[in-house]
Amino acid sequence: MNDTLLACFQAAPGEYVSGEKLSRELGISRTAVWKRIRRLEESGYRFESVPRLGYKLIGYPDRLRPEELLPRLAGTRFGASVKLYDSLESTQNAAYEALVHGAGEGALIVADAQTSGRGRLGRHWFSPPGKGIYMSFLLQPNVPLARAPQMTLLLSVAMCRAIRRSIGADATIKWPNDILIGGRKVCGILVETILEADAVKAMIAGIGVSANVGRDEFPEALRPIATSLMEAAGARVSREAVIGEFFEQFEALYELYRSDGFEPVKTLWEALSSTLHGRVRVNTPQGVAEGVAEGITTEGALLVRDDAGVVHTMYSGDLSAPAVSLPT
Ligand code: BTX
Repeated sequence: MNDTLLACFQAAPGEYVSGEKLSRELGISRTAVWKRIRRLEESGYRFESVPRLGYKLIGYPDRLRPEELLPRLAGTRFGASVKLYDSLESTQNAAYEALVHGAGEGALIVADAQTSGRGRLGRHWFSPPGKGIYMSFLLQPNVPLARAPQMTLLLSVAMCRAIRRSIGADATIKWPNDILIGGRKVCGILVETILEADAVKAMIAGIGVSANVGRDEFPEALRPIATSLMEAAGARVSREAVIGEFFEQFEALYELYRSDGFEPVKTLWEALSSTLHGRVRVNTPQGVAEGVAEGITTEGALLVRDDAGVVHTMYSGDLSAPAVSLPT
């Protein structure tokens, strides 16, 4: 529907299109037209509206600029095969397609918007056009499946450091896959492991960052729990610069991981974690457990000692401070 609305404006560039005409062409009421215009504005389009003349489209959502991005990836393994899209269902799916068609480590997919961005367990990732970082890339670290959780931690350290360096915010990591600023989620990380004959063929690393999303632009349900780099920095941020900083950090850490193993990454993760030593509640397949996060194992799993003294080894699952209700 919004595509039809946009087409009306694109057919008359720089001109006002009356509410009446839009309502006729779309077959909806003028109030419904106004609501759709508002929704487009929330997605980064800008309109001028003048009584009796109607609406004029005066601005499009921000676009990632390849000329800004590509030089920042040079010198990393992620500069050689980059694909930039205006919009995708999910960059994870596109990266999987690339893998199936023979792409290997370093292949990177970036989109300006996602229509079905996803988190873990089929959750939705809010991905408005031009306002976030939505990217997936292929990794082939040649590790056994048991070590797959380490990659989420490695990616979290790289992104946490990148955010700290880019905007100076006190970003922390919440196990296993969130980066928080001021207790609110600014970035989520999703690692999907592709197996072939029981061995890890590849990992698809997906990263979503709310970069220039204004507080009011988040859906209501996310407002209490989400934030953006812009909100933390008090100014718009360059998404290209943040992506560049991330890959610089990641490249160095990934090299370290391949040469020296997980131990140095674990030390860095512990220093940035807001989870360790705090009280947490974990959702396990067996039910909810509450206790203290005591540490992480050499495989990247979290150790939680519950109030009865039993230690749980968590490979995934949700964490929350006991007083906070769990996200749905
Ligand atoms: P997760 O399951 O840990 O987190 C999902 C939860 O995060 C949602 O239920 C919601 O509470 C919250 N959330 C949703 N959208 C946002 C947002 N924009 N900012 C802050 N909080 C939000 C985390 O999963 C992993 C997300 C990975 C997203 C990337 S984007 C590129 C790639 N493609 C794709 O489809 N997914 C990944």
